[in-house]
Amino acid sequence: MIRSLAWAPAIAGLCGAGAAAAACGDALPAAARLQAEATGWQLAFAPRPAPLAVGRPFALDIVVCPPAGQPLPATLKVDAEMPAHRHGMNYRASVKPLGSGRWQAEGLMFHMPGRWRVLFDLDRPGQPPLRLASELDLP
Ligand SMILES: [Cu+2]
Repeated sequence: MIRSLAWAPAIAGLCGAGAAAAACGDALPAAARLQAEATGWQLAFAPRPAPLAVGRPFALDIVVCPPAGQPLPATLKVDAEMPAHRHGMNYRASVKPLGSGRWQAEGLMFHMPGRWRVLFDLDRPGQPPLRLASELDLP
């Protein structure tokens, strides 16, 4: 009885996180999927090919999930930087909308191992622009 009580909060926490992750971008491959979130906006993305490798060009499959009742962004821009080194990528990604909140970014490449921050700039009709960011470690 004591053991089941002690485990209950941890299990509840895991279930909550799992439900939130599945809500946005659950069509993307789970093993490669990453998330970004700000002020109720959620974004899921997955690199292709995965996993990422230093010096190998890649694309990102992206799903944008606005808060309830808010329209999808008019445009989405994708960039990346290494915060510790204060530099960005050597290439500019091109992004095309696929409809229904799905986007595809192509032409990305991480030229160094280390921590990269992927930046998503959402241009929203009638609202200020919104930046979502997600960091990942490239071995
Ligand atoms: Cu660097």
